[in-house]
Amino acid sequence: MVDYSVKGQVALLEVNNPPVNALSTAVRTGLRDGIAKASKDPKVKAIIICGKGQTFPAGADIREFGQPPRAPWLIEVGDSIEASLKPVVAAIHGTCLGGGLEVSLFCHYRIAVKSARVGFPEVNLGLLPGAAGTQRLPRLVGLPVALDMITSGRHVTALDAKKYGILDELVAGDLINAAIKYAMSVVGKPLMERRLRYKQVPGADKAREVCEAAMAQVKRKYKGYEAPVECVRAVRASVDLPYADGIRMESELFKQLNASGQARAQQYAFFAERTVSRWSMPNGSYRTAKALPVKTTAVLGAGTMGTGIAVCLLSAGLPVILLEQNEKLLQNGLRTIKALMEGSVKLGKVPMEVAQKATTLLKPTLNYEDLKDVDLVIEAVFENLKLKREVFGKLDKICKPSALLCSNTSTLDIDLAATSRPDKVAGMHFFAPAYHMRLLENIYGTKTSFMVEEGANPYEIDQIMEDLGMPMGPFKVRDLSGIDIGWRITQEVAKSLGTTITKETKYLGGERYCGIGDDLYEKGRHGRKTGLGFYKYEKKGGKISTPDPDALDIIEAYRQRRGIVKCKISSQEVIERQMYSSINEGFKILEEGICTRPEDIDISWLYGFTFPKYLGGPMFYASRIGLQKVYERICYYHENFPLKQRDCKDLRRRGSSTSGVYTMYPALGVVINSYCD
Ligand code: 3H9
Repeated sequence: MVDYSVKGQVALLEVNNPPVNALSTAVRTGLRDGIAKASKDPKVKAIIICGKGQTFPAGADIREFGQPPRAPWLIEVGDSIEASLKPVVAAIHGTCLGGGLEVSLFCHYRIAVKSARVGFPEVNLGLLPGAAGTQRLPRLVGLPVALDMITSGRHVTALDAKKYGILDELVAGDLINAAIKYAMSVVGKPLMERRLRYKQVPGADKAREVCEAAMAQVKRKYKGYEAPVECVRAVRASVDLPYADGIRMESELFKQLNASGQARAQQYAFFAERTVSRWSMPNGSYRTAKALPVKTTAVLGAGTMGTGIAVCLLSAGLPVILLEQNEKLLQNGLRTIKALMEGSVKLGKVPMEVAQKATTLLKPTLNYEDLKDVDLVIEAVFENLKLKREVFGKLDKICKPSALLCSNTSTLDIDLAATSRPDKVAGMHFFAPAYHMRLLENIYGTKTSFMVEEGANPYEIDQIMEDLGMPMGPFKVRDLSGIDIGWRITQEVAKSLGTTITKETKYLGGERYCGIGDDLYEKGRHGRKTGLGFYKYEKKGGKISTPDPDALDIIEAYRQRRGIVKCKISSQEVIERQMYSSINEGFKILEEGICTRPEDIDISWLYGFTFPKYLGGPMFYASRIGLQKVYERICYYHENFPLKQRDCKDLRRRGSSTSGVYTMYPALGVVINSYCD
């Protein structure tokens, strides 16, 4: 796991644990033994630590976190590196992350190739750097940079790392040759001043203000997450406590976080993200599928979704032809795209050069003929089957035969888009805002407004779900995506069922129908875009939502018309009815074979609905609560309220079985239903 060799007067310790050279027990042992061996060898004057293959160690081995800890601890290995009487140089390439960066901070010198990146991503796993990183990085670079890196988990380029003082030198050409030369150049120089434990944190006199500001920021920015808060506390200890006490505090906080449900969920999400990339379907898999080349694209419709999709494509550097039906709508769309691009640059999500290039990549048009050479068309016109069919008919005639014709529909049956190339027609459902959400898929939503019909207040429901960790409650989301969109969808669904929706409609397709959205729609309350929806906004298209008594009056009038007696719904019930119906849907999706693994569903929620990573996803959440309990509550709601959800056989089987309900998630050893008996 650590290859030892001597080149001239330099001992080379090459970590060899593909794919990312994670610091497993064997690697830690190899490093400790290698340092001891090199220290004893009189021929050796200096030592280099580096990674074989694609990277310097990218961190501790996450798979070991769920297992009983095994010596040697990374921090002991680090202590032996720092105590070495021969200079130790970290020679960095690839990604030097987490425990890998900590190892390098124990080394006396750090050099890297320009393409390398360094960082402390532990916070994304619900942790903090636990091998002295929170105590040593501030001593090297000061509090502001250390706090930023440790609480954000961001990767820093080698160039910036050199600027901050993390790296001593950037090298070109062969890294090992450069490292040997560098190591020999520092032989004989005093090592004491290179040992970070003896350094004072620069700017310690401002520690209180800096740390308090950082704490306020992480509480606001990462609301509900425990790790960023503890990261700030640990970093603060680098100023408040002597080194050894700071290390003890870091270790305590690390252990507490690692034992928490949040860390389990975030580590589960890390592996789930990688699992879902290995997809397979009856007609192929990630191994066999070949991506079609897409060099030019077109978006139809410059409304909320169309402009968002265009920004998404432009940010990826793809040329976009934007088509609308008249000049006014087209110009509105162009203005929106410009504003969204500028906003993305301001937030640091899109580099300035990409935004500037986007202006040359975007071509507005009113003419379908301009789409004849594009490789990919995404239509985002109104959710109206007749209109969509017309659009697909035109596209089919005009676009080249190899062009992919996609619909951003969330509900309409894609098979109804009659074309001569059904194999090139697909649903491509973006989640709003399309330029921000990472999920591109068709998935079912939930209908939480049922609860409002019975008496709950939409603002309370949003608050309860936001307190649980959702960045936006379901009614804010409905305002964002447009109440008119929901209205159009249900009109189309009704049409496809051969019926129409009236004020009296209580059931649609055998499921309970709630008409509150229709009443809001009729009053012109279409959500953010009109400045009024479930909430009131500061302006049309505004983002600042305030509860609106007029919306509550509309809801109350609806209840009275329907003869519904308002009842009180507890916070627990709100959470259960929202979450458990999603869990039930999740099991139905597995049962129907739409997804094959619970990870697919959880990642859809993490990417599509910004479900908090610290809860892992609805399926992981269910496994933590216990499927039996979830099942019992679903049965209760099913019997007591005519809810939309059908019973799911698989959940029933698992929920009512006393054994074999849970299996151990193989990667982590955490309790998660792995959906394989
Ligand atoms: C830490 O260091 C704590 C310390 O402070 C203190 C300890 C006391 N362990 O992402 P990829 C696997 S916490 C185990 O597809 P890429 C990954 O599952 C750690 N396995 O490649 C996948 O396996 P598979 C702090 C790991 O090139 C394969 O490697 N470090 C680890 O797109 C390839 O991964 C981090 O959080 C690991 N640490 O991206 C870094 N890392 O093929 C986490 C990866 O079976 N890692 N694997 O699915 C990453 O961010 C990315 O993997 C990296 C490479 C950027 C390195």
